[in-house]
Amino acid sequence: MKLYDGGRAPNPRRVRIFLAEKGISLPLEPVDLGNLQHKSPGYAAVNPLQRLPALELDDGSVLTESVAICRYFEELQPEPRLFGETALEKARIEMWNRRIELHLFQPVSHVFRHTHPAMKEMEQPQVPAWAEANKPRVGEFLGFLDRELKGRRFVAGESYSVADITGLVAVDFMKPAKLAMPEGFTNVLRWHAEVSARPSAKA
Ligand SMILES: N[C@@H](CCC(=O)N[C@@H](CS)C(=O)NCC(=O)O)C(=O)O
Repeated sequence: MKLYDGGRAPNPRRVRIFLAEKGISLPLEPVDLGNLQHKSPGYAAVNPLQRLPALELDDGSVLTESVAICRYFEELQPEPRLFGETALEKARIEMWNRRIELHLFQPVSHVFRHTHPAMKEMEQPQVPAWAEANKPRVGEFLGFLDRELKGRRFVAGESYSVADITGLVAVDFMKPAKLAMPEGFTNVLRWHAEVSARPSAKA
C-alpha cells in the first residue's frame, strides 16, 4: 500500500493528519503539484482525475477522495475513533465534516485558486470575481462556528474527530489564500490553538 502525497496542499494533509492520529505509517510517494507532476501520464494512470491524494492498495486498486481514504483506515483500524462510535455521533461528525467542507474549505479554496499566481496553470480560467464572491462566506461560516464552539470543545462534540481535521486544514489554508481571521472569534481561536498543538498537526 502507498499514499500518493501532495506535500503542503490541504487535501493530502488531511489524510496525513488522520493517519498520524491513528498512529499508522505507510510509504508516501511524493507528487510535485508545483511542477504539475499530477498531470503526467504516469500519475494520470493512477488517478485519471489528476488530483491528490490517492491511495494505492497492494492489489493495485486505487482509492481517491480524502474522506474515502480516511474511512478506509477507520475500518481497518477503528481506534481511536475519528468518525464516531454511536449512530448519533457518526451522523453528527458526518454533518460537521460536510458543513466545513462546503462552507469553509471550499470558499477558502476558491479564494486561493482564483487569486494565487501559483494556481494559474491549475485553475483555468482564474476568475478573481469568484474569489471576491467567496471571501465573505468564509467570515460568515467562521462566525457560525464560533457560536457553536462556545459550548463545546471540538467541532462535532467533546471528542476530536475527522471534522476537526477538516476544520484545522481549512483554517490553515486561509493563510496562503491571504484571508485574515476576523476579530473576536475567541472560540474558534481557542479550538484552533488546541487542535494545532496536537502532534498530528505537524503531519
Ligand atoms: N475532493 C478531493 C480533492 C482533491 C484535490 O483537489 N486535491 C488538490 C490538492 S489539495 C489537487 O490535487 N489539485 C490539483 C489540481 O487542481 O490540478 C479530495 O477530497 O481529496
